[in-house]
Amino acid sequence: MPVKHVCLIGLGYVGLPTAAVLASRGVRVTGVDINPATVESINAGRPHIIEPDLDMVVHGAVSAGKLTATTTPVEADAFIIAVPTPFDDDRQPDLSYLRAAATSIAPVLKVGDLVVIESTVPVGATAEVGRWLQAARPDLKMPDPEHPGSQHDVCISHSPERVLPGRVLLELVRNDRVIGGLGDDCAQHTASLYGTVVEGEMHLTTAPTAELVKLSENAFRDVNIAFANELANVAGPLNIDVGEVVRLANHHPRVNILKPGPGVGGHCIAVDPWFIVASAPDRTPLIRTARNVNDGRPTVIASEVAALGQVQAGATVACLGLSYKADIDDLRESPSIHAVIALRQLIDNEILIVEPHTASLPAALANLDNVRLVPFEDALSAAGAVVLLTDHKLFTQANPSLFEGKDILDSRGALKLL
Ligand code: SAJ
Repeated sequence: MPVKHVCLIGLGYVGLPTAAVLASRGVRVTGVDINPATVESINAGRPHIIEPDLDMVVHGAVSAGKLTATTTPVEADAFIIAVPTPFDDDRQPDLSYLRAAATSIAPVLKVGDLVVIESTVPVGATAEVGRWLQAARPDLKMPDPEHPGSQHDVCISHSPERVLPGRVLLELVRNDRVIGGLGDDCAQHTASLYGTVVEGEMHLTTAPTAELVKLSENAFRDVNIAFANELANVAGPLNIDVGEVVRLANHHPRVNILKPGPGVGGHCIAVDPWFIVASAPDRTPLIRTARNVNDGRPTVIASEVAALGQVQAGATVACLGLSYKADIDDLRESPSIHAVIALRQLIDNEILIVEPHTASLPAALANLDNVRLVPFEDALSAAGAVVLLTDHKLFTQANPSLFEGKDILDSRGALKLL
């Protein structure tokens, strides 16, 4: 049966674009979020997050009456869960939001419904959702992962998102999808729902395989970035430009080193590899080490800034960029923030921060002594030393003469200098 009405839980960076694109293809979508301000803003046709073209698609879907938002789940044909899955203090997956989302849809589930988990989850979590739903609704038969062909009233699957922040709307449609069902029929049911929006190929498999595929993609990228960052750690003390090393090495036909930087941020690549480590702690030294190399970069950057001549002479330091990557407003797990904190621990100089996507400093920096958020031009005219942390266009396309006479640490190799 074609899905006519989707109830989507979690209207964040993945959930809202997914809801809006489904709605723009004619599917009725009820978006659910626990935050009333988010719900109100979406119902007014205004997305609460910055993503290219999202405002236009949300506005169109809301005006057409295809997308509405609310704080509690409603009856629907399919439920998509796109809530955060962070890790706890011991780097173990925290499934509390996933559990709360699953529990919230249990009362409105009925025979024939589909439940899809888009959130990135540790291996086994899709089956766990099935057990939670079974406990909440003993009157409905959930799929039994131990007996994949057995009869069930509700389908459950994992269809992990793979979209890149900054290109979400494009990638949502164009990227291939890996869909893992708790049973083949669950995967097929899910593929027919996503077929309304996805132009890429859909690869059907089991839920645990899809779970590990998604985690592997982000761990792969993390390990590769860690390699580049380790080279930067080596090149720094040798006074070798790591950017040139990477560029020249990449002329080899089978070498493709990624870009070194101040570390790895965001809610995905900095988190997901730990889910693999948590499921096999004794068998994952490479993935664990890569995480530690990337997590160590902000401290390395801070020590290199502290060693600059003008910094040692007491000059003001301008720190350019706080978000975890260029031209987005997302500050989550940002290594740029960690670099500023590490720098504050090493020096007493005035630190001026420039971040065009925020009006105030994040909590982690707001109470630090002598650290202020200022406009780009003000920071550059006051600073004797400049550190590029996030390669926003505002900085990388700036007139090179602005940086003249200053000590520069370009952690991303992205500035145009004279
Ligand atoms: N970074 C580097 N050097 C590089 C590439 C990235 O230092 O050469 C840094 C970035 O500055 C940033 C971090 O790594 O701090 C991650 O950025 P990213 O652009 O690599 O990825 P995310 O976290 O924005 O999105 C990733 C994507 N995963 C992969 O590319 C394998 C995306 O497709 C996923 O959907 C997303 O994670 C997710 O939600 O899981």
